[in-house]
Amino acid sequence: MHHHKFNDFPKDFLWGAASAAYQVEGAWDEGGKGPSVWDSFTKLPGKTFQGSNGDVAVDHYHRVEEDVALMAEMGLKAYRFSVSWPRIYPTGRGEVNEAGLAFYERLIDALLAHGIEPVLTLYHWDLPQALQDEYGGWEDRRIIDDFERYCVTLYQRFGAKVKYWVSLNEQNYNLTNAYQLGTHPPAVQDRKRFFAANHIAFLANARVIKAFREHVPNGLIGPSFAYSPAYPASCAPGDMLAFENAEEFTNYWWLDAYCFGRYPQAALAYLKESGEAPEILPGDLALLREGTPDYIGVNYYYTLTYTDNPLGGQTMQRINTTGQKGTTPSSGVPGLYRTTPNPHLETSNWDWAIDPTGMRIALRRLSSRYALPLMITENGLGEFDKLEAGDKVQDPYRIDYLRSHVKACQEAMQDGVELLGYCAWSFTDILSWLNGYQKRYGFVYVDRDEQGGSLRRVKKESFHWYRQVIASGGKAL
Ligand code: BGP
Repeated sequence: MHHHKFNDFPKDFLWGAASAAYQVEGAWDEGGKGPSVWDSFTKLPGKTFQGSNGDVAVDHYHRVEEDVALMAEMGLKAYRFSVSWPRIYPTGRGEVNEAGLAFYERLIDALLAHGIEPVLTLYHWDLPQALQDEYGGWEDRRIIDDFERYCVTLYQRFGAKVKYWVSLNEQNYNLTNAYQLGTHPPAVQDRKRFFAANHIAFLANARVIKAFREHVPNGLIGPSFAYSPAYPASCAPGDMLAFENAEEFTNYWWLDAYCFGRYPQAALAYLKESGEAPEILPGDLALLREGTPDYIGVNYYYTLTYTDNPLGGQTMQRINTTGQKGTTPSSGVPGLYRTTPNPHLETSNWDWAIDPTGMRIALRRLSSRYALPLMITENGLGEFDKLEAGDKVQDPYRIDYLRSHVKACQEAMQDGVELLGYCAWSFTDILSWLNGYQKRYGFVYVDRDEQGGSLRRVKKESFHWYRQVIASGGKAL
């Protein structure tokens, strides 16, 4: 299907940009905030690129007004941000910290004053350290009540002002790193514990969606899923089976649990056999079905291509966190699948395949399977950018990336997908969790590196491009 004529974007399409608390705020110990697991983890030697951390990040905490003024200048219709749980409950529960709520209220009010729709993420990985210490965080069902109490606090405070909510951000990516690869806190490598913690996160997700219905009846809520659609390396049946395995184990395992309240059959059968299946207690699946989302948030960066992987073959490998092109190893699960480079696609310096058609495929697969509205909650290109004389940052590669992906959104809508909006990752440059400050995503350059910097904001070429896209309602791509 090649279209020659596109429908216009809907008038109320949410042209947005996104961020996450730990990656932008800084002020890690100010305003009564307690430490999160990332505050501790980044200070252990060798965990992040050159030991970078979010103590200062890009100082958004102290520059909210300046940053929102830049969003307004750009004409942004939506801004997705996350609330830091330990800013609201410094030890995870107990006394609410009013200074934390007041900070987000200032941000939300500033956005609304400029006609920018806030999209509030409840959890973008910064678990209160106290809950990790007390009961092992996501590995204990006690987290379900604590997470619900925190979320209800936000529903009560902001439910009248915020319409769009994201429950968990990239549970799949975060917990895979945390419990399989050992690259996010608590840095465990144990598949049984991984599936167990992941199951508890599903229950927490469902519980807070259920509570949302009571407290914010007119709002919309859903998780943001890191969706890397699977491709088969070839039409060889072994590659096709690897592709089916990958889609089921790395994608539908989450999306079916969120949207259907059950696990996909072949993956569950495999895990029961291997002794790695999560413990499903009476009432668990009923809760999942009571807490299904209103829409699916889609974080799309790349597709992954899969090939057959024999028993004794390739295991899970860590990602490229240096920006040295071509250093990403094949990664997989013996007997099921492993990744292989796609010879038809260019990659970024971090080896992420650039594939706008993959985004159209992603949106169509999810829309057909789950029959829910979708929102692109993240999409963007992390690259080295250079601040040049006269305060210029020329990032035509980013404009190309974003343009082709916005077009893919348009094509997907033509294909029948209901798409609420598109949030580019990210508004300003930010801290990349494992890649430091050198992997930049923003429309706004921030003058800082691993060592520090002035934190001055400079509009990139892509800033002006996106401003025009928004002003033209998507016509001036
Ligand atoms: C997603 C996260 C974001 C962001 C983005 C880019 O997984 O939700 O927080 O970091 O990916 O990833 P990276 O910073 O590793 O390039």
